[in-house]
Amino acid sequence: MIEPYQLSHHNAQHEAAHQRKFTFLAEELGSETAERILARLIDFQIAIPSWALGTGGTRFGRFAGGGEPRSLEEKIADVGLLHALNKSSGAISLHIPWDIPSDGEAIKQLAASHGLVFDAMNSNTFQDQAGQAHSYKFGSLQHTDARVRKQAVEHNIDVIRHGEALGSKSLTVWLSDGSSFPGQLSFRKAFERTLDGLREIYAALPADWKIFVEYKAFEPNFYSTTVGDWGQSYLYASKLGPKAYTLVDLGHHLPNANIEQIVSLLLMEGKLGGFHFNDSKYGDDDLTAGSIKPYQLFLIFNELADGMDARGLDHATGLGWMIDASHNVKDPLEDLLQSVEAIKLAYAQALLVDRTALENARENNDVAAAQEILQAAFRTDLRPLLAEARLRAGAAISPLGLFREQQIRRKLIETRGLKAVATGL
Ligand code: LRH
Ligand code: MN
Ligand code: MN
Repeated sequence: MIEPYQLSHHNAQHEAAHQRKFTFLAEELGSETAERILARLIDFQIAIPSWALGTGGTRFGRFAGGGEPRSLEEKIADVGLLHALNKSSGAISLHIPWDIPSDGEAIKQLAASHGLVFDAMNSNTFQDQAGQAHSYKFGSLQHTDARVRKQAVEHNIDVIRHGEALGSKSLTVWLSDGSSFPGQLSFRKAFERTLDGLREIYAALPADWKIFVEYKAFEPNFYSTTVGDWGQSYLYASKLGPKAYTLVDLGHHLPNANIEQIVSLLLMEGKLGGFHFNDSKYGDDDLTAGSIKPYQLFLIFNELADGMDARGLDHATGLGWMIDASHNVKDPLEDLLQSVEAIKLAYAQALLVDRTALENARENNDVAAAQEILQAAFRTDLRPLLAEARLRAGAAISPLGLFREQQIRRKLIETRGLKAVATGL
């Protein structure tokens, strides 16, 4: 989709303006700081969710934009395109059964030809599939009927097997289990049954795999959720063992939750596994990362940069960095480019925080100074640094600009059709 000459033409056109801004910024920051952040930005990859490559829609309607990927191969091609544009999307996260690979080895090779690897595999026991023996209407791992629980466990093990063939190293389990009305279930029994099921799944994990337990406070159940918050997820992860971690999806909290504090404590306890990045105003809105609360995203990365260093974790590989988004009004590919940019910007700003000065301010209870230090980093425009990292990595100075210049969506519609609809939510 993107030819090397188109990329170099684009970069040549933007190079002079970029150099002007970058030189100014590098001088302001000092070249040591600029280079330190640049090296980390080049390494930092964010996995794209296979289910976010098409238009999501809401329960009220779906307005497809056309040219959506019709198969797993086309989804990989789309992520390959994003990666060619920004060199920061070198991984894809699959959802089974939406993305069952017919030939794991061939799919792995196809992904590798785009420079992609497979991030966490996601199981699905929140929908009934055609031909399925038992329904998940009243939950999966928490279900009162042992046959339903067994079916859910077997599905998760099946997802692990698919992931092994692709070279994935983790399984994300998100359960919609819970209740919609008081009295509907026993919290204790639901928890214990779920734990039993997770234990069976855990036992099937290959030695070098991790399991991520994703929590969510509400929806589709609206009274209780069996993995409802980080405390419950942490409880499951602790009881399961060292390969189990908590996954934080930014949209899964009750309003105004202090997510950065949650992140800090999970990291401190060695139980933070990874993220589903998105943004929200009201619920699990699955909006573009950083589009509503960019300061929150920065504060989360501020805890991450600090906490990962404290634990000696490699920033690029220490945690699972994934997006989980849904697009109703924007082109999914444009939206994903914007999310990756916002995540990297928040990360870069966090790397800019003067940690020694912040620690001093904290120890001296100098509240105003502490705020100044954080906000000085947040308010520094580091976009030229991101562009420079892309340039050095062989990506486009402006990924979104090149996507539009090359009229990629029009070309996708031409080859795939206006009515092509991706599998997913
Ligand atoms: C649930 C969720 C979970 C699913 C995805 C499609 O709201 O965040 O991660 O796998 O959406
Ligand atoms: Mn999620
Ligand atoms: Mn969600």
